[in-house]
Amino acid sequence: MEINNINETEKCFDEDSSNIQNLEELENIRLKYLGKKGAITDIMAKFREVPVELKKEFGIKVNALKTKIENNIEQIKADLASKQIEREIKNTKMFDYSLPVDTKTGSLNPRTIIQKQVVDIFKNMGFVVEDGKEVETEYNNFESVNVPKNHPARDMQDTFWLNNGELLKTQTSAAQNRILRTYGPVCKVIFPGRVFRNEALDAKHENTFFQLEGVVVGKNVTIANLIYFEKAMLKSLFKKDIEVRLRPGFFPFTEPSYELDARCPFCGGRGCHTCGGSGWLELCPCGMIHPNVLKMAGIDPEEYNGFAFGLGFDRLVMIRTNLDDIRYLNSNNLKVMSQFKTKM
Ligand code: FA5
Repeated sequence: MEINNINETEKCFDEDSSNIQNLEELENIRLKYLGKKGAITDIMAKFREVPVELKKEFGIKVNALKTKIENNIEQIKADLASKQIEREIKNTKMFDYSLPVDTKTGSLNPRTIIQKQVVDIFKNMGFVVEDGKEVETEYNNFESVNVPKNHPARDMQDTFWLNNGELLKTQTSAAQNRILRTYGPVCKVIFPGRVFRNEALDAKHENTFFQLEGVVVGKNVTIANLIYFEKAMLKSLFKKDIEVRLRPGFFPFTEPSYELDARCPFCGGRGCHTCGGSGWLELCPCGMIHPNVLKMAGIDPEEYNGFAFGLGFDRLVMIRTNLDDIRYLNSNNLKVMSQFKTKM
């Protein structure tokens, strides 16, 4: 009698589960058979009343039915999910690859635009433009610019090291040695490039940013020459005369070292949002090339000298475009990028 009950329940389940349309219906069926008050629970409760000689057969049959119901419910759930996906795909308006490109959105990254402007300005002042590598040796990035192993100045630039002992260059200065060796003791070279530092990000700090390095080497070069070139670059970029000032700085590869600040071009020095009220913008660390750096590049520091500077390019772009967060520059966010076509 109880065995018949199991067969009956199976038939009912087969019928109930034959045309389920959605997850809600499926859940009702699951509760009807597997729930606390469901058919399988009911049958199991009657196990005590089953005669001893039928208990084994009863047990096997009820467990088999329970497993079948569980499996079928899982299968129906999967089928409903894939039907749902098919429906969504059908209803989705697919991208039409044959449409013409909407050239009105976006623009060149402002960094690219200003880099070209600044590079052209230096080119017009007789500078040669060079390139640097992104993966560098420890020697080029540090030792060749007078930062020996274990020197505390290495902590100024958190470094991404590669497994082979090389690194992602932390500064464009990494190309100084190669460039000085290539061009010799009388040269005027700039070398823009992407640099990498393992830094915590904020509105003014990126881990991937751009610098523009410049070196001038010759006889009797002075820091006044550097000030001349920087002022000429700023005048050309901002279309007006911009006052600059030097503050003492420290870099192992320059002696003496300076920080060059520019009078805020937006408020003329009165103090504004861009300059944080100080009237000055930190623009460019620089200094006279350390004799050790010249020596390591095969140049006699008794005969020749020179200056070097390392413009933080992203910060210059922020100043020039009034951008308040450096992270936009790497975001390629079209909403931001498209605004620069008219701004520059
Ligand atoms: C240097 O990297 C030196 N190599 C520059 C130099 C060259 C000095 C030649 C003297 C002679 P510093 O770590 O200060 O210095 O970085 C130079 C500029 O890069 C900074 O003034 C700043 O504008 C920019 N910079 C530094 N760290 C970041 C950062 N995390 N995100 C964005 N810009 C940065």
